[in-house]
Amino acid sequence: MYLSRRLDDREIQLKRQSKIYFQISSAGHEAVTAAAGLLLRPGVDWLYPYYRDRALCLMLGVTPLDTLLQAVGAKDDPSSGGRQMPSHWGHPRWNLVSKSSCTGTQFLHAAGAAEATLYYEHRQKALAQAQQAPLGEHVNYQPEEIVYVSSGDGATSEGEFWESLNVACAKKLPLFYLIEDNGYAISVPVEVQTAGGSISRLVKGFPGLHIAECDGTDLLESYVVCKEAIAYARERRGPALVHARVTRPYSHSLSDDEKLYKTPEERETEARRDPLSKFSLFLIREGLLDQKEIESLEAQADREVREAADQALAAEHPEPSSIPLHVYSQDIDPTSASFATEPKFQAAPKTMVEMVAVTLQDEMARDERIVVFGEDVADASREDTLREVKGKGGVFKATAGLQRKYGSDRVFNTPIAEASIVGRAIGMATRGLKPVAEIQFFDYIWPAMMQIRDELCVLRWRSNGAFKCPAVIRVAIGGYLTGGAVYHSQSGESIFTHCPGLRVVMPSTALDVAGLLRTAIRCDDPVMFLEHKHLYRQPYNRSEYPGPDFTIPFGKARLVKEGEQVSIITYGAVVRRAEVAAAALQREGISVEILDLRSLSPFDWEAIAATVRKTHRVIVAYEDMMSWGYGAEIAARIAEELFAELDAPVKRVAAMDTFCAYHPKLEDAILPQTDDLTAAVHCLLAY
Ligand SMILES: Cc1ncc(C[n+]2csc(CCOP(=O)(O)OP(=O)(O)O)c2C)c(N)n1
Ligand SMILES: [Mg+2]
Repeated sequence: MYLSRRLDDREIQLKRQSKIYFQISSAGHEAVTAAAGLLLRPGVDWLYPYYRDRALCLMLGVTPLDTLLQAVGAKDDPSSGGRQMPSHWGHPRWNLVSKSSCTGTQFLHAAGAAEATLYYEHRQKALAQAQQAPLGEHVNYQPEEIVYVSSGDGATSEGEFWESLNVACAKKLPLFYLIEDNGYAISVPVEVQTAGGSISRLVKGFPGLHIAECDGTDLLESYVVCKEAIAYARERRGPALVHARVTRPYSHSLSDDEKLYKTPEERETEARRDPLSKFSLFLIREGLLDQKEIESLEAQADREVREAADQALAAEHPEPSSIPLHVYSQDIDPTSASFATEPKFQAAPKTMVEMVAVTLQDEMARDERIVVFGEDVADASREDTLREVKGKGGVFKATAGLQRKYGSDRVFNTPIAEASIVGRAIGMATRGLKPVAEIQFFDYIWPAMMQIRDELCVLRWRSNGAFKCPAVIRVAIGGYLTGGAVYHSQSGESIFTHCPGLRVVMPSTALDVAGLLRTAIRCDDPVMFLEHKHLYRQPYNRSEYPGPDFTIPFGKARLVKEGEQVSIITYGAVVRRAEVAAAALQREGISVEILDLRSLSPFDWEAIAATVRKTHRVIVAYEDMMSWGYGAEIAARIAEELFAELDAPVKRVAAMDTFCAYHPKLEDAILPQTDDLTAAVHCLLAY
């Protein structure tokens, strides 16, 4: 406790001297986090601690030097190598999973990690496969392990807290929540965050949740209360939540001054509850230590802090040349030639959606790490009914039969909570599983946006390669549905290609579904796999099954049709429209080349450059809205690097900058059509 406080004090001093760049303290939170640290098992339990858990981390094995290396942003900072702010804990040796700055996202990762605990309990093969995969040395499982997650009072207002409690109670997860309530979220008092002012009171209706309160500034009381809660989770009786009331004497962070919103009386009352002075008094009162002995212990800690600070200040800085490292996996390159395989066709032609199911079926047989979940993806959650009914298997049937074949622990329905689907996938993938989660409609992906943009694609980079979460997120996307309207027709892929660390692919044929989905599963990066709903059951893009080992590398376009005069660079449902346009233009004697990118990030620049050099006239066509869309990047890059090759400006064909309407006449006008492509070709040729 004392060491933790002194490290905060030293950091504050260093910040004032501009030797570090940020500080956030654990002051006031030391007693309950130290108690939790005494009870949790280093290297056995899995931890998702938040920024005020310095004492806990020190108890578990993080050293004062480790924490100060974070503060100075050193190359050898074990949490992030100088990429994250201090007190954003992470250390693979202690199963301390790298934490972002987002309040609340960790609850869902912890839930996913606890689901992995239950999965590994009876899936030894999955564990062995996870240990053989890249970073497998950090995959571990112990029968008695639990998962710890903490946050402040304010972060419990995030939906992710409630979503995680819902799943933790429904699945009786071995999850220990520690809510460190210091009465404020920056300047906002707890009664504004939490109806009634008490989170432990508010969660009382959750079935099977062990709930306890304690004075988190009292080490002994905290120890007793946390011990019981941790035992409850360890004995697999379900999740447990401890609501600890603590103090926050050093304001929110060094950028905040609590005198602006707390009265002097309030601060005085808080000061009297300081865990450090309370514990010293207790030790003396009980005759366990005298003043001298305490001072000697403190001097020892002071020395440790001094030495660690000297070492940290002399530590090597990270090199700018290291910046691109760990955006993506260095172990598996999904663009490499090893993913270029020949199909071994078998059986009758399949539609795109049938191909999703059969590919998943084969991959699941090969790899027990794969779990499939989402809204309606199971055949039937109530297993008994499966004797009498056929089963659902997805609103589009993309996962039909998988639960029946592989069991309800591998294929299951989730609550309608998209952040939860992605957040849980992140937690599972961090622990070595291979989640293939489904977002039912792209239009409803937005609750998961923070999980995708701030967590899924960032974990590997922010932890400097120590952690990863290579989940596959399958998403049904797109319009041309005749009646899909505003909320079942959206595109928006460029929002996700704008996320470093995430691979984005969008096949337009059944064969490409088989090859690219398998690559998505076998690669080591998170992948957003976009399945166009309009293409799911078309006769024109069907294919025979190309065999259980057929893969297609990411970043390789498909040359759909060779041509001489104009190039159409496209993907998704527009590919077919381009083909129809090209056939009509052929009858006029105009020769069009078509490139289906199929992999949007990374994309095949070589193929684009080749077609531009060949025809010198180019259209980038995409279903999404014209402005700020995917084509903007392609057009800009062509203009920048191939300007001299162009005989006409780069043209975009895309949707109107509106929403997609219900009436077919409106939908037709809004989305790009064959005629729009034909007109654009004429326009370029007339330039
Ligand atoms: C999603 C998100 N929203 C807002 C913030 C800015 N922010 C950082 S900490 C914080 C307050 C958190 O309060 P609480 O959970 O009570 O934790 P405490 O700092 O009091 O320990 C806020 C609003 C953030 N980091 N993440
Ligand atoms: Mg708080």
